Amino acid sequence: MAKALHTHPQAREGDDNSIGSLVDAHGLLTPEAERDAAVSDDQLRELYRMMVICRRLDQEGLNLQRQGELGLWGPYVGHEAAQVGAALAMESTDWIFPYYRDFAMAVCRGIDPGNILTIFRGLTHGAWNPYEYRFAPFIIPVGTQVPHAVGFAVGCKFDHEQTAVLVGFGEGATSTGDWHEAMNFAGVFQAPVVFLCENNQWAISVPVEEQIAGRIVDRAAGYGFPGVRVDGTDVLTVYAVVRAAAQHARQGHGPVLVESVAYRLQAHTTSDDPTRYRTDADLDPWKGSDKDPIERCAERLRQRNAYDDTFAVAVAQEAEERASAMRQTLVAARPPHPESVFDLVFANPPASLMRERDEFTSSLEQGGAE
Ligand SMILES: Cc1ncc(C[n+]2csc(CCOP(=O)(O)OP(=O)(O)O)c2C)c(N)n1
Ligand SMILES: [Mg+2]
Repeated sequence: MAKALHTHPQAREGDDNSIGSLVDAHGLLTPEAERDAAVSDDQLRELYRMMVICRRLDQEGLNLQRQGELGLWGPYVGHEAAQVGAALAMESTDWIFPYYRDFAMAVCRGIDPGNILTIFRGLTHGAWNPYEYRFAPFIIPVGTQVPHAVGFAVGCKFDHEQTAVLVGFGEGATSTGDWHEAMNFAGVFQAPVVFLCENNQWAISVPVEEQIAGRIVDRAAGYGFPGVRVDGTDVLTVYAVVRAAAQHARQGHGPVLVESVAYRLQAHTTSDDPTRYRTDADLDPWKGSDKDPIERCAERLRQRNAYDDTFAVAVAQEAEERASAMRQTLVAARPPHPESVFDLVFANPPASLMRERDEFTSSLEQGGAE
């Protein structure tokens, strides 16, 4: 016997537009939404501060790679508003599942940037304890972190935790099966997830129009939950929308897709030469101060009379100090002990693994490796 289609007690029609109505046709916070969000001058200054610091760290990451200190660097210049706005919008009890470019999110979570860089030096696969920071490992295979985040969020829901999960990914990831399966699962199980698509319009050399027919944001409706497309160069908008989406998720109303539109201003990574597939003319519209997340935030602060030279100079000075500290931590980092390969896999390692570990240890003692 066929059962009624909508037996799920929380099944929704996908027409909840309360989050979508926070922004106008340009993806910017409406004046009413801005008033309701009540972001204080101090909060906006904090968003500015973290964006300036993170941009300086990005530049230092590039410098370090060029100087042979890192194997690879994936610049995130242009993503500052998306990453800082979204990360700071989450409560400290929430979780974040990042993708490889989400360095600024990690910094916002308080992870030491010099330690994070040890990944890009090839010293470790995971430079922090995810439970300590509620920040999952960087994920290199495109899209695989999305089902991880959804599964984790469903677990939080089963445990009756008031936790939201933010997952970051590029627009290229929305072509993967993992992404669609995760979106579907999240919709069906009303997982408390905020999907943050950092649409920088390029998946290495593939432009977004060759990747996706239609709009990413519209895909949310097909999975039965709201989607909102925001101007990813305006940190206040990203912050307010992600904060509202996380609250929506925490309150049991299910997932939200936030598509943050900006531009990848640099190469995909230091192994990429973008001049092979895009021109200066492609880049030009995204280079002005009206598209620069930091300049735009400074302008918003000026309009509130909350920005002056003393503040700007102090932030720039702090960014220099943080970049220098990051470099020092990185170059002082040593490879982990080889035995650490046996750690962090099992809470209670099986006897067979312990035997392997002992064999390995004695092989080291016999001079197998340093
Ligand atoms: C499963 C998988 N396929 C291919 C790759 C190679 N690859 C690395 S990044 C990337 C493009 C991803 O683009 P997007 O999702 O838009 O993120 P962006 O790098 O632009 O931030 C590809 C194809 C990979 N890492 N994993
Ligand atoms: Mg991309």
